[in-house]
Amino acid sequence: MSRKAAKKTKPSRPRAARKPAGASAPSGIRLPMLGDPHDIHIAREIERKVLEAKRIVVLGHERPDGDCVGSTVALGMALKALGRDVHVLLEPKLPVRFKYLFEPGEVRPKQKGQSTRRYPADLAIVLDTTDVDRISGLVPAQIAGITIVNIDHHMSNNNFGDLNWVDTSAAAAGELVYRLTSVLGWAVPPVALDALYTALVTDTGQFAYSNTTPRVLRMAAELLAAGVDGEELWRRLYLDKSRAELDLEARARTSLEVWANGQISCITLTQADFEKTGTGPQMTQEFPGIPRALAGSKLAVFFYAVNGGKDTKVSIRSVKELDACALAKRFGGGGHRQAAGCTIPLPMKEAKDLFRPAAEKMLKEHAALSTAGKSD
Ligand SMILES: [Mn+2]
Repeated sequence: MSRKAAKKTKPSRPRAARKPAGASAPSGIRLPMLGDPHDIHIAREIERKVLEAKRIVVLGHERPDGDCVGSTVALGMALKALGRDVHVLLEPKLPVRFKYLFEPGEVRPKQKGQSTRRYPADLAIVLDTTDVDRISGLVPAQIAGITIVNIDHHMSNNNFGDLNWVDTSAAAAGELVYRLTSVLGWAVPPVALDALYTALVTDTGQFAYSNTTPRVLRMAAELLAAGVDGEELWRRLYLDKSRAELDLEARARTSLEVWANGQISCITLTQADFEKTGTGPQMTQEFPGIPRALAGSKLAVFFYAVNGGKDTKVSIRSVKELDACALAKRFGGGGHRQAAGCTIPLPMKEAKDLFRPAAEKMLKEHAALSTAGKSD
């Protein structure tokens, strides 16, 4: 019996049954192909590396989000179902709301290694991560000499792998895992289906952002048809908040300030805000949406203290016409055109003083360009 079938669900909403055991491996289902016809070429190269490897480690980025956790867990479980020796390593400070993706005895997050000894694996598959320095779970020295497969959808990815599959048209790294497993006919275990849905729903802003393509919605539909409980996952991801989280959210909303005649909206959470509410930066995944909601805002910025207040993390969201990634890159960050981020190695006030002129300059340049365009 599948996990979902064993659980009590509303009888009024019968769910499509998973495929019978004869139609797929008992450890999971084979998802219908929804990718690009050319996916098969890179997928076969990845499969060859997977089959050659004795031990595989799957890695994601620091401060893991829903796509990072979802895509690494889904791939880890698919590889396990293939009979491969595989470990998923993520940093220990995982947001608690992703814990439902980990089942006892399945792949789990592991502590970031302090040693610089090479990790005992011969293949590292890195998902959703732009650069080797941003990998969490292991430090670069621990993967030196290990064959790296880099699977990502960020435009700022620097192709750090021995084999690279960087497709910026993909909404999420989870989309690429869906395409990889489906084109190769790999079985995807039930929790991995939840993980893929989590990746899609979080990186598309609950199927709202411009990366919500027809393909993403078809994939989500297939995952629902395969038994994923969309409402249950939504509740786990976006409700079920602690009082402390709501207190933190209240502080974030109160901190709203606007620059450049309201075209830039920003919120700030200091180290004191985290300490007074007993929370941490890992509880702020959805906060960039707060300044973004202000009418007239073209650039929404969320500043928050990390590393005990020594550094400042900046999350940037922009309207289509502005390139958030380019702005983040000026401070050593990266991401997507409309959603990017960087870490400024300065405390809050200094970091904001440094960032503000750069943001205002970008808006001015854009305004000048659009005026020039109109006069043509
Ligand atoms: Mn992603």
